[in-house]
Amino acid sequence: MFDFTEQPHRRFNPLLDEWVLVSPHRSKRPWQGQQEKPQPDERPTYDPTCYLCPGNTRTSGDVNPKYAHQFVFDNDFAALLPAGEGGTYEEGGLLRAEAETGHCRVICFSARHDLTLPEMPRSEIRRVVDVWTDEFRTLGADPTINYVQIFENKGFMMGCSNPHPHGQIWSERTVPDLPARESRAQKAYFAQHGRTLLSDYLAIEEKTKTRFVVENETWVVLVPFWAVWPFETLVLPRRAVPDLTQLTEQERDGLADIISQLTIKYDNLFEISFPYSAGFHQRPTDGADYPEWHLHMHFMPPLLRSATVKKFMVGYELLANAQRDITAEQAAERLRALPAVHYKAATAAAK
Ligand code: H2U
Ligand code: ZN
Repeated sequence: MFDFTEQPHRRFNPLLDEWVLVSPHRSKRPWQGQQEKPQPDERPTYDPTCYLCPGNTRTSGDVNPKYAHQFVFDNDFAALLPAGEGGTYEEGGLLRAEAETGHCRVICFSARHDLTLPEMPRSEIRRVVDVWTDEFRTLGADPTINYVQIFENKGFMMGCSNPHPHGQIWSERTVPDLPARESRAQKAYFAQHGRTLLSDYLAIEEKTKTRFVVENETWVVLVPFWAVWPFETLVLPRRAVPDLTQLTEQERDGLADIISQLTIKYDNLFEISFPYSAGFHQRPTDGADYPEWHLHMHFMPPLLRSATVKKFMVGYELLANAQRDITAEQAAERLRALPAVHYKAATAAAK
């Protein structure tokens, strides 16, 4: 067996049927780039110019209700539209297009302009879990909707346009590429083994826990063996369920708790509001049974070595294969070692 910590190697991602190149020897190379911390983000609890704050008017002219907890609305600049003629286009077998329909919704996580998930009380995150679940149920029940994608882009680095804590929910007629690939892989695995791919994966990880970050009674967060982004994580329920509506009350509480634990660690890594893209992968909503589907969340943060230095997916990554330097085990170890209390709360307590 080769040494994971020294030798360049490839790791296989069984969910997406693809590889990542790992170059652990490179994390030892000297770094002379920038190291500075950005300005601390001081945000008011309410911003009269924010499109998402309670009682404010959005660009569409619609007025937000004076909501006290969460608020969901149809995106005023939706990428998908519900109505449409339908139809397909084909030319020479090589040019193909088809009409796509769906809905784009925006979910404000909190009435407070200044509170991101790691700063919110667990009871409020639990309410967000309930809203996600209700949205999945309602949107998925629409016969024209076959897939619901719940996600969050956090931070300006991820292209997020507004600091008010919010996520998005896109639902559509087609199952998009990445969940479709995960669906195929999980189906093939289940047909062969009679257990979900991610249950068996979790059982392997549980033997050593070297890639575990945090865990509770119902959920585990780990840096997947095949992680691409430096501090990428996978959030897994211990019990295999295909979607959020199948979670018990205890598992919903567990999800809120594990999201809180993980995002606090993330903020503590560089003592900033940590940017990422995150979201759920769940079964398609075409009405078929999906016993092979194991609901999970991916967190994909871009930062590499400081609050300002991000991992670029460029040259080799764009043309050949995903690549990383720091190993999944090293990333997990760093995240595990971070305090469980948010750095802002710790600073406030110390004063
Ligand atoms: P992001 O910043 O994560 O892209 O999400 C903000 C979304 O909110 C964005 O998709 C929508 C934008 O279209 N939005 C509205 O629907 N109405 C507004 O008045 C402002 C922003
Ligand atoms: Zn706001």
